[in-house]
Amino acid sequence: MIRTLTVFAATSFLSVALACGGEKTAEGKSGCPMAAAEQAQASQKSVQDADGTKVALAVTGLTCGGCASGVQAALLKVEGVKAAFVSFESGTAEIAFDSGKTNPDALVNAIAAAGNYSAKKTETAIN
Ligand SMILES: [Cu+2]
Repeated sequence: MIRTLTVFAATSFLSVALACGGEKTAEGKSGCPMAAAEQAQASQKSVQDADGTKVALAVTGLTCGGCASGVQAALLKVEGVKAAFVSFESGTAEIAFDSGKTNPDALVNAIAAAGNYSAKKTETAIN
């Protein structure tokens, strides 16, 4: 039983990883675990509630919730980022940041560096 589950899990992981935009530069890492929806919603609220400058970016190359989680984690590592939320469903990243420490161009670059993704700034307001 356990063995069957392990094989199933490995097969599922492989099929997801093959389609994952983060796979190219995330070799050897955990790949694309699906993000928990509740966790994602908490992050979106954290951006809305955060102080600082806010920007919405359109992100291309996200192929699953794991991509969104990976991009979100990469954004949170950028110095000056206070909160970040990346949605696979809408292909967007919402970020609250300290404008004295970083800027939208640096955030776009951080997304591109996280894998096979690209991003551009949008005029969407975040409240
Ligand atoms: Cu993915």
